[in-house]
Amino acid sequence: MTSIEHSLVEQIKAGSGFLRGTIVRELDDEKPSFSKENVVVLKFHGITEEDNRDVRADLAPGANPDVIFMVRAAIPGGVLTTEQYLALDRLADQAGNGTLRLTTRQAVQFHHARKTDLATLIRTLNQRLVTTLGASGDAVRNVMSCPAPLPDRARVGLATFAEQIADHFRPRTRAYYDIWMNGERAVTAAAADEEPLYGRTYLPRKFKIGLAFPEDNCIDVYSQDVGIIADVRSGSLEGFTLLVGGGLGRTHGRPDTFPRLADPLCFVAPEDLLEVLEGIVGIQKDFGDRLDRKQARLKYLIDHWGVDIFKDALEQRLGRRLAAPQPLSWTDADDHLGVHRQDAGRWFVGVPIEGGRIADRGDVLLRTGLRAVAERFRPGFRLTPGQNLLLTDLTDRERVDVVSTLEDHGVLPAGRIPPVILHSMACPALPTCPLAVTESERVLPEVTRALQTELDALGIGEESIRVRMTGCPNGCARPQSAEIAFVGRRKGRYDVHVGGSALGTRLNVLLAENVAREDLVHLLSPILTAYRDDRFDGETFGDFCLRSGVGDAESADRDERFPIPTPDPIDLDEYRPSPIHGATLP
Ligand code: SRM
Ligand code: SF4
Repeated sequence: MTSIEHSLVEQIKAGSGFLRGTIVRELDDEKPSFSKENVVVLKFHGITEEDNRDVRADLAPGANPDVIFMVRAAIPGGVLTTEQYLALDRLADQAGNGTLRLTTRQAVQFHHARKTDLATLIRTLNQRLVTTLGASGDAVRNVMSCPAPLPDRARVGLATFAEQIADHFRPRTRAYYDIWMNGERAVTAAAADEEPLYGRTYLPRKFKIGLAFPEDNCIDVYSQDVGIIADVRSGSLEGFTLLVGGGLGRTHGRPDTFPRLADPLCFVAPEDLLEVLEGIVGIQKDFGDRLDRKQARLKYLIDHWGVDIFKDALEQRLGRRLAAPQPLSWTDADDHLGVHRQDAGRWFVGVPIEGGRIADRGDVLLRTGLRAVAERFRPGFRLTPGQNLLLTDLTDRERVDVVSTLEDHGVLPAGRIPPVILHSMACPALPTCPLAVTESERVLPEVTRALQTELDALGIGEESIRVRMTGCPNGCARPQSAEIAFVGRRKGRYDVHVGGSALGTRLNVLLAENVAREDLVHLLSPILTAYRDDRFDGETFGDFCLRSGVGDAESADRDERFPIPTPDPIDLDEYRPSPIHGATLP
């Protein structure tokens, strides 16, 4: 196959000289943006070129867009020291928009950076041993791992495995260090002008790996390209069950794209984990689709081949048979919010960060409050898969003081936030995301508050229902596994999905298409009423939807049993929280 047949991105990667491109030259020119070739290469450096979509509509015809950059720092397992957190916090002012965005993969994003900010940002991060290399692009992305330092988990050391996997699969190119740090290396030990693992075209597409503890699916393990579940017996790690082929993105108008949950593949000993992962990544590198990027994720390869053929191919590569996966069971998918005992004498506090946005807004000084906590108590920081934050290593006294310091800054503790709001997730969407068709992070607080009001009116306000929203079907807040999902369809309108499991083990199904934002809660109202009246003891909303047939799009009488009401738009302004976090509920 010639490179002409490959997608344009493949050609750019091949010609980039291991991610060097002509970035240095363009950094020094007068333009606010980069060439399209360098935009592709910069992704691997953790940089996404965007434009401020809030001002796009006001621009005169032919005027240049207001170019801004998103910079993503990969934080394996979401683990940060106090010093690292404080450095990120300072950078939010120096080279961002005064906010930090915690991502759904336990990473951190800076938004609204300018081209002239990039070098400072990346150099300062690396000085603090935080890298942006491989945080985006066609490589192994930030490696996720359950962040909770619970007493029974510390010994297993999943976060250490996350770090080892991240080190192993981080691109080796020297270009990153030459461009941003004048050749000095910070995070990785070795840098070279070659890529022993990836080769010059890297992977066909992004590749995601996450580690989970048994029974607790807080990382959404089935949504990963490779999900890794620890097998822990009597407190010691026996090995890992590996899942392959998860991925949630879908493209409107491309029926050959779909979300898919990962399938069990094999069981490996801890010492074999890296070798087996390298085999899986290698197969995707060699056989993943490099012609059509919409078909290039591992999930499509697994879907075409089937797991058995994939396993045979992997065994051939490794030269040995692989053990069968262990049976899995899940009892929780907890984001570890609130106060928990860490080990003898120490505690951690899970702080809810609505929409993952650490900002000072109105009376809620979340960013200032967290800075005050960092400076005064010097806790460990752990970012969670639900866009929240754990403050760790606190003494008995400190855990109380941390909570009250945050409250002094207007930040409510987890226990005082209704569950629907507490567990909700939203992707950034407008104004930064180039792919957004509508709002997400900025409007979800209104929708969840309206939903909470409806649940309160029905007398089931204490129910925990997992709600997620995205500004397009790419699935960045993992809506496809939520119990209720609002997926952007076009401006102000969403497809509504229901029936995912609270444990992240089942995809939801489409309930209604193209629903106006003001109608979302009305649409759900009859189903919520039926849930109140007809659910079994302890039955979750997602499971109820499945059992009752709401989640059965094929069912002939579904619309009769759960009539979709004529829209009677509600005034969402009524539910608009003045500050984004911890607002008083109506
Ligand atoms: Fe994502 C693209 C934000 C997690 C599926 N995602 C994007 C971009 C970079 C837009 C772009 O390509 O130009 C968004 C940046 C907007 C901005 O201004 O910040 C973006 N994705 C995010 C984050 C920040 C959402 C969040 O609320 O935190 C998450 C960053 C994760 C990280 O730290 O690495 C994020 N994205 C996800 C997830 C969830 C996950 O990984 O657990 C998914 C679904 C899982 C999956 O990959 O299948 C996801 N993002 C996508 C896709 C669809 C990929 C696909 O193959 O189907 C795109 C579009 C693409 O790659 O072409 C995308
Ligand atoms: Fe952008 Fe769509 Fe991802 Fe939201 S889901 S951040 S709109 S790509």
